[in-house]
Amino acid sequence: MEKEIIYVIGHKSPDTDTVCSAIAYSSFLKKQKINAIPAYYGELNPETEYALDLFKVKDLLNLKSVKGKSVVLVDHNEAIQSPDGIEDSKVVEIVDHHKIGFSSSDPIAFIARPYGSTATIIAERMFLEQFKITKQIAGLLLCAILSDTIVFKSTTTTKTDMKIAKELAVIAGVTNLKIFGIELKKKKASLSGLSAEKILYSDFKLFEASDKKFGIGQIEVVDLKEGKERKEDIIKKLGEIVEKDGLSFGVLMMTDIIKEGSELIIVGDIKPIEKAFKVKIKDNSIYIPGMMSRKKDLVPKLM
Ligand SMILES: [Mn+2]
Repeated sequence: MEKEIIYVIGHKSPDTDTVCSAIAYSSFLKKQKINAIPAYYGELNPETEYALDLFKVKDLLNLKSVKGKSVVLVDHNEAIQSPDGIEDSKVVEIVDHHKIGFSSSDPIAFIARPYGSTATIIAERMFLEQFKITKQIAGLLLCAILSDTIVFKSTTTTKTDMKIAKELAVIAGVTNLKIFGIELKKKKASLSGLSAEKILYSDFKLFEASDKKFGIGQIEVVDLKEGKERKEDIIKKLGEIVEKDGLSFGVLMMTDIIKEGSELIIVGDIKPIEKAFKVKIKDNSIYIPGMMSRKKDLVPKLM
């Protein structure tokens, strides 16, 4: 009998953690004689492409739907963030570092840790089980950690992330984590040449709270000035998304990785954000110092 294929896949609008975690976890599962294939859904961002090039990943599978497939979900667990076809797939395992919003009628393996990246969970397990981590896998996992933790500046960063990253850096042959990390982050931290649509969808997630749906996109910049110049454009496009998806509001979080804070551009019902941060929003936007993480500094306050 042919062995069943298990697709290892992350969330929509894939980021470096989602893609690299899928690749690394597949290699880990393969060692356990599981026929695992890494895949991604949607379009790769320039930062992820840079990481894949650097560590020589070729021909990664781009799935259009997971309908009828058995899947391991990495880096997310809420169906609303999953690739299309998730309702008609069989989820066999989840590895994630986000809030839990998953329900299943079957027992499944669910590995959740409150770390700064999914890659940290996977690497920790590999070290624990003395799995031989190749230079390629170490490099990918390292990129994922540095990306998700914004080179350890994000409020989501834990001691484990830093410890694991240092161990991976040795295997990957990376000598200066900070320089390497900033170089990686810079690949995505520019709005120039990106349409408003690309800016919004480069990392857009949907959430649901008390029957209300809302969407939050996040993009990192090294200078917020760039974002201010594009504000009109972004508001218009975000308005279209809010309308199309029936959202109560939409947010673009522009995170300045140097200044360490985020400018929020909001379209739709602004009250939840005004209430959560005790602020008055003027002309659809507000700057919040220290806000680096969507899942830690923004989403919980809106739930
Ligand atoms: Mn992640």
